[in-house]
Amino acid sequence: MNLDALNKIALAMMTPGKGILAADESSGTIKKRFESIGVESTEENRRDYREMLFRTEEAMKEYISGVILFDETIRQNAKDGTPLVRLIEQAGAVPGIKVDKGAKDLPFAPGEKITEGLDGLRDRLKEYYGLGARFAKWRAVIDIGRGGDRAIPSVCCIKTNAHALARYAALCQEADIVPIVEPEVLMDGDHDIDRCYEVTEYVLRAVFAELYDQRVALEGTILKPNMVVPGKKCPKQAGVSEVAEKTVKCFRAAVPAAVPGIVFLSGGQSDEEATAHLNAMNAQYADWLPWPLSFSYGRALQAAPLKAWAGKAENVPAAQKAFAHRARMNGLAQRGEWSDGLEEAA
Ligand code: 5MM
Repeated sequence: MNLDALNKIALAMMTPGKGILAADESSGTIKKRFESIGVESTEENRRDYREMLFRTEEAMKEYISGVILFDETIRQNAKDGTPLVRLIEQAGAVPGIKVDKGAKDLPFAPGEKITEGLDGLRDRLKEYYGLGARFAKWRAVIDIGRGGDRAIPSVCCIKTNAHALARYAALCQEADIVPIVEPEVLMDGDHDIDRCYEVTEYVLRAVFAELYDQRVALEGTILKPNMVVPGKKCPKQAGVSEVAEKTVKCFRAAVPAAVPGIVFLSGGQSDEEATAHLNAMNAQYADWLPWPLSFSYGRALQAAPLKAWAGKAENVPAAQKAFAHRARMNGLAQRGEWSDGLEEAA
């Protein structure tokens, strides 16, 4: 492991004013996304859609520091034969790869999941490095019980997922690939923001304990967590300032300062909510943060361009404009310089 090289990549991923495009939808997820716009999920359509994103010059050069790819995409060529990975590199962004094999039912824990994909990972990482990946991603999913059910998440679910995340992270570092460690506490359900805080803090502490036990060097990692927000069905929703305050407080308590950066997932927040929350944290707490905060959004960056594209070549310019806009808004939020007036003006 070359820790200096890993740290350099992690710092490049945390370039001020930039963040990460999560374009690593698995076959099932991209099919659902395409269904929402009435487009068939063929290999060619998936290639065209992602090529369109990676060729959005303004977004990619100014506001995107890295792109998370799915196995199919890292092997694909653009229409003119250029590997998609090259397009990302040419824009100055770092190519990355999702290496988990999805969340499966956790035995003896009804309703809970464990992320699989460790078998054969050492060899897959070697191959991905050869294909150009310099970081990887593994997502663990933690649900919160409905109707005040405190049995979910169980300690079993949190510990097994934290252990798997650390095993993945150690294998990545051995292969000179920066692991993005993604423990996602879901915002489905009716829990309030304080329950999300409690679960998120517990999960983060469990993850960092495992990373330490398995000798993962934090300087060569990136954390990709949820923000502290109430469940979508909670009758008491939270304002932007409350989300920013509770998220920053929770992470300060549980995330070591050695971590080079935190990139949030959007998790089902609307585009503008995800931007507003990130902006508030950076605008109001800049002096209080030991690490830079940025974005690694999937839906919150892609919902608008996907809709504008609708699978038609003639819509590419409009879709690229929509993507560039969201990327710029989030780039500004990374600097704490976004305002909702900018959305209205656009
Ligand atoms: C892009 O979505 C990713 C892949 O999900 P599946 O494995 O379920 O297809 C997902 O891991 C994503 O990278 C993060 O959750 C962030 O995406 P959002 O949409 O939450 O910002």
